[in-house]
Amino acid sequence: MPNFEINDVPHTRLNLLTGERILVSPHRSKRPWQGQVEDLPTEARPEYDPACYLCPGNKRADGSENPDYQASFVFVNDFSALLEDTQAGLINEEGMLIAETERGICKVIAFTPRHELTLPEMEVDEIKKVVDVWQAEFASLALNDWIKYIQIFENKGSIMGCSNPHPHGQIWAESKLPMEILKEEKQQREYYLQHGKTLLSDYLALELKKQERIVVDNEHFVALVPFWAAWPFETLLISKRHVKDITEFSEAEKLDLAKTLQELTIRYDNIFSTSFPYSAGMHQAPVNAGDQEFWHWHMHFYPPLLRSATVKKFMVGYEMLANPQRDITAEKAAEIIRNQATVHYKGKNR
Ligand code: H2U
Ligand code: ZN
Repeated sequence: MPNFEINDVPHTRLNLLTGERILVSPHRSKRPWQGQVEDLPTEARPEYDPACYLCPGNKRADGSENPDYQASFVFVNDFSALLEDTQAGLINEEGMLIAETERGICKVIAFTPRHELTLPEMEVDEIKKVVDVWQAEFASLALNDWIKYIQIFENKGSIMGCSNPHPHGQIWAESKLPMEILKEEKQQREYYLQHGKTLLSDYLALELKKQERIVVDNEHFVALVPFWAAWPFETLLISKRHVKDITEFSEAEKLDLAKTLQELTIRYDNIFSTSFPYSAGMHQAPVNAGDQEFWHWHMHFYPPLLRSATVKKFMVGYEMLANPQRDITAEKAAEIIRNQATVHYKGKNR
């Protein structure tokens, strides 16, 4: 039984996936929701931009020419942060200056030839083709036994440092497990050992019972604002079936994932009538790394906006030095996202 009023009292919440805590200050957001909708001039983008390095037929920085692709297009990043031919190497000076080489492959994926679109403006069957490509890329990268982890992600909007509005994402595959994955691996492994079920299966069952933070719920997927969300409109997408990675998804699941992505991103865009920026990515089991039965596929959306299309939440001050903190509760944020229409605010203008 709760022994404090969660909607009134400052409190911390535990992030089950990382083992970290966030601070919630609900008393500061007692004022009514002031979702300012500022009508920003929507920059009309052309269907094809001769200056864009992702549009079909255009030249990229390395001089190569993009094919006249019809759906999506994948290539190795011309400025890859990780390189495939990096040799193993280690530095350890007196146990204090420690460095290790990291080997990897970085790819860019253009979601569509259409320069002016974004994921929420694409049709479900077009998004499904992107899901197919993610699945195929994951499977083929995992064939390299030195690759241990594959990160599929999208950085959307200039506010997130995205360099080009042409809809695209990235895939980084590497020889070690990154920090966020190490945290989630530990939490999920421990839970599975104790309960014999995945952490996210049980968490999802609880959320479906409570119905307080659910945003999208269809046959195969749920999108919800996690109890421990740090970003104002953060969401977590969980597969109802326990799968470790995207290669296990059936055709029906991939179609549902495309529908979920479309619905969630349309709702996001509708909150402030703007193309909603975010960093989003899947967390999946490490590959070529032994038994990962405890790992449950999921996807995080971290959008930076707070009160309007232009008011960004900054993770600074206390948040940099202590814990992430939020005012608007996860429950309120879920209600706001749930109350949005599932038709894009720009209308069906394609
Ligand atoms: P963003 O998703 O952060 O916008 O990054 C796009 C990537 O595209 C970026 O990592 C790469 C950049 O290195 N890129 C190319 O591979 N070729 C180019 O011609 C320009 C940009
Ligand atoms: Zn995760």
